[in-house]
Amino acid sequence: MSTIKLTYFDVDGGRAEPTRIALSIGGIEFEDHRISFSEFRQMRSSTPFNALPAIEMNDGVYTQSNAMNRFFGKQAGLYPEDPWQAFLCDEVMDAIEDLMHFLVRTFGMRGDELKAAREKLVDGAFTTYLRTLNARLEAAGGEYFADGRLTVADLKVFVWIRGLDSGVLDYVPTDLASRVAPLLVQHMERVAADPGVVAYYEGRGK
Ligand SMILES: N[C@@H](CCC(=O)N[C@@H](CS)C(=O)NCC(=O)O)C(=O)O
Repeated sequence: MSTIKLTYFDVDGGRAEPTRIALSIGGIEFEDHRISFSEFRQMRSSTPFNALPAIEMNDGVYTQSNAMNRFFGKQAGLYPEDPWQAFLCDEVMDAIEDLMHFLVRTFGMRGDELKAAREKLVDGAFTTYLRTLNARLEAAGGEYFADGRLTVADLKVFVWIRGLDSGVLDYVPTDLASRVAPLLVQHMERVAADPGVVAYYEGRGK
């Protein structure tokens, strides 16, 4: 494979973060190209779908975070071979993708409009999705979402719950996950302690 360049915002979260961690766990060399929001505005129209993450590899530029998670997850031993377990892994990753779309609709809002939109999300979609993901994790044995081991689904949920808990989202209470989906908070701590995840953040100087 040619060299890999993953372009995304300079945040330890969001859509590219699970892929970055999977690449690191798989020992797959890549350029972690981090850009500012103003740099993105300048290069937006040159990306395939006017969005990030974008990845350069195999002589082209490609997109879609979950496609990346599956592709590198398979190479890193983080994606189930069994079709049913793969389905369970995919369902969880796509549910987080739904949540991101709901959240993004509130970006650019300010003041009372933002407050009302975020409170509606917290009481509605966020709670529904968190509860269902909590139930999925419980049904899978309580530790990992698929295959009884760490997969890219775990990385994606880990990044999302860590973001929710961090308080970075105005009007989203930091105790939301612990109130409605306590298993997901334990899960976040489990994934954070995974040696591959620890090594990734140590490599970032975190
Ligand atoms: N389905 C795409 C969604 C990509 C996407 O919406 N990315 C956001 C950032 S996380 C973006 O670039 N938004 C910029 C814009 O819409 O102008 C994926 O999963 O990669």
